[in-house]
Amino acid sequence: MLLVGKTGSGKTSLIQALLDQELSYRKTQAITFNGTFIDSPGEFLENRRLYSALLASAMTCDVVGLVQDATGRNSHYPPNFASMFKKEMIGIVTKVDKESSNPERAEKFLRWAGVENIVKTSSIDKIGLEQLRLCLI
Ligand SMILES: Nc1nc2c(ncn2[C@@H]2O[C@H](COP(=O)(O)OP(=O)(O)OP(=O)(O)O)[C@@H](O)[C@H]2O)c(=O)[nH]1
Ligand SMILES: [Mg+2]
Repeated sequence: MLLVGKTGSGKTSLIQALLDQELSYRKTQAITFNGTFIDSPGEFLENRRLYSALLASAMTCDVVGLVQDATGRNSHYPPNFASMFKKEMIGIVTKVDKESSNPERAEKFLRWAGVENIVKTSSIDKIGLEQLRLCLI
């Protein structure tokens, strides 16, 4: 699965949680392959000129996860962004453990981006990880 999402949205933490690793923060500086997951730096979504790199990375994967931070008040996804990929898409809401989170708003952003299958997660409280793993089988 390739993970796409804005800087700090929780992509790397989610991969660590799915792999049962301890969460340790480190800014992702480049597209990173680790066997099951392809992690991307948030800048690749935030800078439209870098979309082509996301599309190239998606070629080698089965599923693309669009990550939306549940505390985010806005979306970086243009309408129907998901249709660019021609892949199975999963919308992943992150940080639902946070008091300031609004998972319904995040879900709406992901639907505008063109994703139908949406999973709500917390890498800290280990919410939604099993559901996400099932989507990857
Ligand atoms: N409360 C809470 N914080 C989280 C969660 N997931 C990630 N964070 C925090 O959010 C911050 C950014 O997380 P990362 O996983 O590095 O975000 P990223 O999407 O990989 O960011 P880039 O590599 O910059 O694109 C870190 O301080 C994490 O601890 C979560 O589920 N709940
Ligand atoms: Mg990262």
